Amino acid sequence: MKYSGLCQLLNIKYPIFQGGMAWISDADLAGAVSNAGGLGIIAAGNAPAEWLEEQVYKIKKITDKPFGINIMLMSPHKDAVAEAAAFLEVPVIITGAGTPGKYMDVWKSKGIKVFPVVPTTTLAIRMERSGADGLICEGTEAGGHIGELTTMTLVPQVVDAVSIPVIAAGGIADGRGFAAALMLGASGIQVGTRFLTAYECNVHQNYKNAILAARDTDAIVTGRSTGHPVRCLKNNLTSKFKKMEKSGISPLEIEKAGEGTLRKAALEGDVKSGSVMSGQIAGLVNKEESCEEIMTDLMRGMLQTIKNFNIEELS
Ligand code: TUI
Repeated sequence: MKYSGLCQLLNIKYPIFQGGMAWISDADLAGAVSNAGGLGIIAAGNAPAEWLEEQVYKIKKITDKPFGINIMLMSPHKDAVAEAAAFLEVPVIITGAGTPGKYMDVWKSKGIKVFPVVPTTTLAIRMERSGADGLICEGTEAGGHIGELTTMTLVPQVVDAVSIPVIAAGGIADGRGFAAALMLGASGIQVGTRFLTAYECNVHQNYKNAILAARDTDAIVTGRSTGHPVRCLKNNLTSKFKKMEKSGISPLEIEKAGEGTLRKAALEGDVKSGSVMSGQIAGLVNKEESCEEIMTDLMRGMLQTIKNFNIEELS
């Protein structure tokens, strides 16, 4: 299924998902993206079900368009959040950091469209079999909790292995990346990092400034040795993590040092000792804009890239 099929399936204008970002993507950001024709996504992260209920109530006042919620499957509240999402009959559920198998039947019985994030082809095939409506193939270029494969290698392999729509994620922030994803066989894209600097994004201004200042090599990975790799901007926290990982102290202790650090950066603006999760494409994000401007630029840029491509040069 291609581009227009995905838009029809979800009743959206453009095949662009706004990536769910824990502590960051709330009803304000998601509502603005949905109003601009994409699929806005509220991230439940580690929040309790009550927070999600409030946000769903709020987004319905901001937009009458479809939206999604992202359920982070390492959350201690995942069962309650999964149940609330079913009760609220949200249009779309995206899952991350685990497999949603046990919730699938209930969500499907409510007519909810389910798009799990998959980091491998094996998992993609498993998710299609368990009833997923589409998949988000997130490459290691993405911010936050990541897999090993790149977007460039993951997307075409999954596209060949399944027959449901594939959304490319990780490393995409403009029309060129969008066009490239379509060339790989994706039906749409998910964009996270670029929406961090949107006017409607409520993340702390210090976080936005860190993204605006970031260069191509600034988004690094910590936690590979503990089995929970996370990509974020280099700072005092990442140095501390690197030292801890080299020192041979227990993975559990290292994991503990990360607790609460995303909240610290996103809400309190402590971008030195907090976790400034970001994709590798942050170097391309150089201005603050509205969600509407971002969406228009992504669409125009993608169409322009494809139009400008000179096939004659290949012969
Ligand atoms: O989930 C993400 N990215 C995230 S979640 C998050 S919140 C957080 N806070 C503190 C520490 C860590 C995380 C920040 N960023 N992306 C989607 C994603 N899902 N990436 C990789 C996966 C994934 C990994 C394994 C999906 C399924 C999976 O399954 C393994 C299995 O067999 O269950």
